[in-house]
Amino acid sequence: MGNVFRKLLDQLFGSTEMRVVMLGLDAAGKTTILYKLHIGEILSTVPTIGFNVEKVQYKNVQFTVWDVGGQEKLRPLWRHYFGNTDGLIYVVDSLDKERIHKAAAEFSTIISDPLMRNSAILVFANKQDMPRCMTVAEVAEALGLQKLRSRQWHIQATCATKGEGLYEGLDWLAATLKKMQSGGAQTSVPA
Ligand SMILES: Nc1nc2c(ncn2[C@@H]2O[C@H](COP(=O)(O)OP(=O)(O)OP(=O)(O)O)[C@@H](O)[C@H]2O)c(=O)[nH]1
Ligand SMILES: [Mg+2]
Repeated sequence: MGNVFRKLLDQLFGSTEMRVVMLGLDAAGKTTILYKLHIGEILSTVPTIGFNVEKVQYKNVQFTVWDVGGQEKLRPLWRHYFGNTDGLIYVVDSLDKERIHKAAAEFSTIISDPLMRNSAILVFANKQDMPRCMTVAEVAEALGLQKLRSRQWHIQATCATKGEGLYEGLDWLAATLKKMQSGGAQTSVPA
């Protein structure tokens, strides 16, 4: 009964639930983003062993965000979070030029997984406050975003510690999800 009522409310008021998994190499800034979105203040973070999960309500969309630890030994566990995912947030440390190829390789593995083929892809080019960091265009190039076919993707400059760019990214994710649900956007890679 509760579910039926909930669905009716959703139809009336356009509310949507979205499951998002947030991945990226260790120290990219995922947990900082999650806490900034959730409580709007900055806590000091420690490397995540396992995952954090929070619900973030924004503009009629309830995002359930899974923030999964990015250390090398934890990365094989990422795929356990892929199922039923509407959106991927991939966080890149724009200052970490040494590991950008590693970040790109992991990104490619994630988005090629059959369980992720329908998810919208939001890339956060994070730590844009740092001098001499890679630009958004450089991060996009390294990840090969322009070459992606039949995928919904967007790259957003962010500074997680100041909260800059985060809601712009969620705006895109919310709008894209709504389009995808109403069949207005192509969502899958042709087999
Ligand atoms: N200068 C700067 N530092 C940031 C930014 N975002 C995060 N950091 C710092 O980067 C470090 C790592 O951030 P975390 O949020 O713990 O990184 P993570 O991606 O959750 O790392 P794992 O849990 O190991 O996967 C912390 O010291 C943050 O304060 C940013 O936009 N600018
Ligand atoms: Mg973390």
